[in-house]
Amino acid sequence: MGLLDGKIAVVFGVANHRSIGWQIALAFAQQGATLAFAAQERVLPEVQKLAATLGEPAVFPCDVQNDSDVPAVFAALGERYGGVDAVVHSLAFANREDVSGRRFVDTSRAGFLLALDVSAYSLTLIAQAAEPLLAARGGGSIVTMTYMGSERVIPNYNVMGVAKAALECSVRYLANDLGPKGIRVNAISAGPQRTLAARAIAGFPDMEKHVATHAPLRRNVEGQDLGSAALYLCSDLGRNVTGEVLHVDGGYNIIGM
Ligand code: 0WE
Repeated sequence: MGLLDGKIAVVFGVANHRSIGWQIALAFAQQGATLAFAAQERVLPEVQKLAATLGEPAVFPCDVQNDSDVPAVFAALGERYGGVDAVVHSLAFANREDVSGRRFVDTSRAGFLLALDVSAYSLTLIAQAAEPLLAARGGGSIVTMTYMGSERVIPNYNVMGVAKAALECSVRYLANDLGPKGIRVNAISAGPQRTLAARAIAGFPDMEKHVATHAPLRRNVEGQDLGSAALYLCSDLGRNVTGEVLHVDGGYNIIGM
């Protein structure tokens, strides 16, 4: 008896085994979900290799900056399963120079638009295409990943903080639009994770150390913590929760000093 027995879940944004999307996929699979993945062309071989360890999940190429890729993923899922129950959005991108050692004030228009397009607009694009498939199953759940840099200034997070603020606000508007169809939309605000994106950040180990010594729970966040939170939001346990930003960060966000 799993919490997601008979459910179809699609995960956007796995790059490798450290990816938050992958940690969530593992938790979902353990609870009986059938998984599918949508990933960037350049990481398809890696994602296919990982997916193969969960049986035979469908893996689709998907560039969220391409208008036809996301609808194509859901069209294929519709043909294969007739509907979808859970959608995980776990992707973001900003130019390296816009999240490292420069001031936010120096962000270019192109860098700003790129970060917001990939990291925030993609959720709305995915929700648009997912709506009929989720509705076909009588409702469902969409979950995205965010970070406290949307609420407070984190050194170097810069334009990503603005993108995450837009993403969190999108969660509320999408939740309001899709609620009448039984579709819930929520975000998980995760403490720092050692993912591919995070490894590119100078000073990341210091951030981890800081959280481990200052968060109320005195520990960092693990993949399984995020898997459990996503499981809650995508299963019947979270049935009356929507438009929410759930902090899974050891309580770090409540600290003033
Ligand atoms: O949202 C994120 C990752 C965002 C991200 C990171 C990079 C680094 C490499 C988006 N795009 C890029 N592009 C690159 O070229 N996090 C919450 C992890 C993260 O990223 C940071 C952090 C933390 C934490 C960036 C600066 C400061 C802290």
